[in-house]
Amino acid sequence: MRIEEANEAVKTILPEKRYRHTLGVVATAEKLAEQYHANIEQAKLAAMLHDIAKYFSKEELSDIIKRRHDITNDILTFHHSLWHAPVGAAYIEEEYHITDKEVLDAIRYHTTGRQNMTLLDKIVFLADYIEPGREFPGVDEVRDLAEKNLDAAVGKSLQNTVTFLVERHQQVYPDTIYAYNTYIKYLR
Ligand code: DGI
Ligand code: FE
Ligand code: FE
Ligand code: FE
Repeated sequence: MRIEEANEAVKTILPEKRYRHTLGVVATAEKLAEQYHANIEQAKLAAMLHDIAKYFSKEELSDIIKRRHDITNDILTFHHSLWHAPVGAAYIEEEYHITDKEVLDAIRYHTTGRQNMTLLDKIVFLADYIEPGREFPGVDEVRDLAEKNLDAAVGKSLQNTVTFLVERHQQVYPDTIYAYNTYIKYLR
């Protein structure tokens, strides 16, 4: 699938505000891909499609999780805001026949991160966190770090997310803990 087709698809599927967020993620992912010598086409395509399943109903999301053998059912015992990431990867594989495993994985792990993220994983994960439309405490620090050290920026965003979840008595998904343990090292 070409980026123009992906753009048309998400423009149709996503509400206006989420579509604007998506375009921010695409622009940020393109910049990061240039800076860190990743494949720009892969970065833009993964960014464009990363939230495609964000507004699927809980029923639709859980149905897809249950019938896909490549998505662990244990995610259903965690907050439903995590579900759109692996479902988005499954959806674009089924509907658009996207087979690029690196693109699929970058979407699959864009919310939680994982241990030993690929360069593309990190770019989509960070672009989602720091795109220009994001405004929350700590985002500017991660924006600055992203210009100097990609791993440190990933580590800081994970530290912020884990802290945020713990303070609110929320569960932390295991992949998020694995990612935190891998990337927090780069902050020293
Ligand atoms: O889809 P976006 O809003 O653009 O961003 P996202 O895919 O990073 O989703 C962010 C949401 O996911 C936010 O509400 C925090 C939540 N989240 C991220 N990691 C975890 C998590 N929630 C739980 N319960 N556990 C996690 O490990
Ligand atoms: Fe998302
Ligand atoms: Fe995110
Ligand atoms: Fe997003």
